[in-house]
Amino acid sequence: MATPTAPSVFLLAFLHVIIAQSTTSTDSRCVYSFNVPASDCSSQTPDSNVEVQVVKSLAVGLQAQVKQLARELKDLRAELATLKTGGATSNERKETTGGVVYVRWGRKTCHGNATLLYWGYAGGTYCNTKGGGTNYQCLHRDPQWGKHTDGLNSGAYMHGAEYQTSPGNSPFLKTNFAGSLDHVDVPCAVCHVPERQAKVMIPARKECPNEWTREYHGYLVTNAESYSRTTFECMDEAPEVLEGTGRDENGALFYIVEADCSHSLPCPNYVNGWALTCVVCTK
Ligand SMILES: [Ca+2]
Repeated sequence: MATPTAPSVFLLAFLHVIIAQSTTSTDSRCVYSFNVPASDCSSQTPDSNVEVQVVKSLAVGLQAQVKQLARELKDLRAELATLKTGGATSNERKETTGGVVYVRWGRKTCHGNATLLYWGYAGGTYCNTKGGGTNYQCLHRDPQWGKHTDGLNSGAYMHGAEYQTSPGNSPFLKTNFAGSLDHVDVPCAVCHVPERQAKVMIPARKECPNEWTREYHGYLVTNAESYSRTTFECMDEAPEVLEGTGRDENGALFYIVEADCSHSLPCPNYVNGWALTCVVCTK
C-alpha cells in the first residue's frame, strides 16, 4: 500500500550527502554538532566553514521533511484504520450505527431493508376514559415482569386495541385479511432502518418527498372524537390481524380519520368526508 514518497526520497538523498561530507571533513564534530565551541573549530579551513553552513541549511530542510513525513504517517495510519473498519470514515460509522425506528401499525413485518425488532400487540388506554396515556403502544408478545401485586389497583391500565371500522366505510385492502376488520385486534411491528437517520409520517399523502424512502402507507387512524384523546397514527393499507380475535371488547380503538370541511380545514384541496391517507418515510 505505502510507496516511497517524495520526502522519503529526499531524506535518503540527504543521508547520502551526510556520508559524503563525513569523508572530507577534517573534524567530524564540526560537521555534525552545532554545539561545538567555535574555538574548537578554529583549525578548520574556510572550505570547512562553508561545509558547516551547507549542512546547517540542509538540516533546516531536513526538519521540514521530517514534519512532512510525520503528517504522511498520520494520514496512512488513518487510512489503515478506515480500511480495517470496512471503508467508512469515523463520521460515517457514527451515522450508520444509529439508524431510525418506526412502528408499522397493523402489520407483523417490516418493509424493504428494515429490520424487525419485534412484532406485537397494539395497545393503549381504554377508549372512553378521560385519563391514561394518549399514545398507542406496540406491546411485546413476551412481557418481562418486575415486582407486582395481584389485582387492578393502580388506576392506570393497558388494554388491547381493535380496528373500529364499519365494513361499509373501510378503505383498507383485504390482501392480508379477507373478513371485516371491525372489532378485530391489531398487530404492530417495530422496524429499524440502520442506514437512514430521519423519519416522518405525512398525513394525507401516499408518496414520499424526493430522496426519501417509503416504508409503508395506509390510512390515518386515531380514537373517535366523542371518546378520549389519542395520537394520530398511520395504519398500513393492508392490515393483518391477531388471529382468533374479533369479539367487540373495545379497549384502545383505531378509527379512520375523515376530512371535515366545517372547521378551518382548507377545502379544497381536502374533501369533506373522505378518509385521510398517510405515509411513513425515512431518509
Ligand atoms: Ca369494538
